[in-house]
Amino acid sequence: MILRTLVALALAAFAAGACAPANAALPTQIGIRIHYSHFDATKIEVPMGVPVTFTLVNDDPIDHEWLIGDASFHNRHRTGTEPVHGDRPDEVSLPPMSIKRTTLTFAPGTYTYICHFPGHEAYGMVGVLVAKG
Ligand SMILES: [Cu+2]
Repeated sequence: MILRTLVALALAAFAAGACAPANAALPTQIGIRIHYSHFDATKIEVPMGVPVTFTLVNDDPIDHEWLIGDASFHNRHRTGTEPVHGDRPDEVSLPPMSIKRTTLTFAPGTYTYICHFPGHEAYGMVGVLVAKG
């Protein structure tokens, strides 16, 4: 009886695997380290439609932020006046020497993540994320 249950479970697992989406190989845990005002990962591919958790590590002795979105999102933040973010998963403030985690689920497309502190984007605090199906 136990053996039969195990066989049934194994078959069910096999069937689930066979139906796995094509993007299953892409990571859902991403680490990004900030050092000397640069992101150590500037090109990331993640699966669309599933939660992706980012661990953001600010190794610098100054504040940074990690804001991810499309062009209009960034245009808004470039001219924005919000000094601190924190209650939205796509807007993360990173005090000096801090670690924060955030989880987002993406529609297919290309997004950029940028630190919008004055001068930081121009200095190179920009990365690109592609969510693929
Ligand atoms: Cu910055």
